[in-house]
Amino acid sequence: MTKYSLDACKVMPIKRITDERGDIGVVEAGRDIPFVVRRLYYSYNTPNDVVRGGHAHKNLHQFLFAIAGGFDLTLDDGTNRRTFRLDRPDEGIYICPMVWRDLSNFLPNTVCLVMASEYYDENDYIRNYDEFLKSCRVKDAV
Ligand code: T46
Repeated sequence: MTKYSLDACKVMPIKRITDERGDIGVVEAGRDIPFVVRRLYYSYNTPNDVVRGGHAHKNLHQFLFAIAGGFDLTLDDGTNRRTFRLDRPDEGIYICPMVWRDLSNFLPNTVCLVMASEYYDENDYIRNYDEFLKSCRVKDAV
């Protein structure tokens, strides 16, 4: 079983092409991020006092960034926890499988864009934190 940890989750710059008309941000799957993209989704109209996420994924790889606005992203691999502020369209974060995530403190008009390695599959979610911790211990024991 692959051991995933917070160390694998990296903040990465997004390529930025600038001229007098403004900026273009470019993310190329398999080149700039370490997986093929099968799905793209985004959250918006998120109230400031809401926490999204509250789960981990068994197999899903994701690259996530604030295309507008900003929010806090807390990642937890069952041993370590770290909070990142994502508030610029030229910087994203790669999240590997088996990492719990919470998204909070959304600025007004935030759009959180996510590039995902798989189609939507509810069976890939671990939505219970105790169950997540148990899965981490099994992973560590292998
Ligand atoms: C993640 C964070 C960052 C779908 O039907 N298809 C989809 O592709 C997605 C993403 C969601 N849904 C349904 C499932 C739920 O009934 O939309 C509803 C809301 O999803 P969820 O509560 O999982 O939303 P978030 O914002 O808590 O989590 C989402 C992603 O699900 C998750 O993979 O890492 O954004």
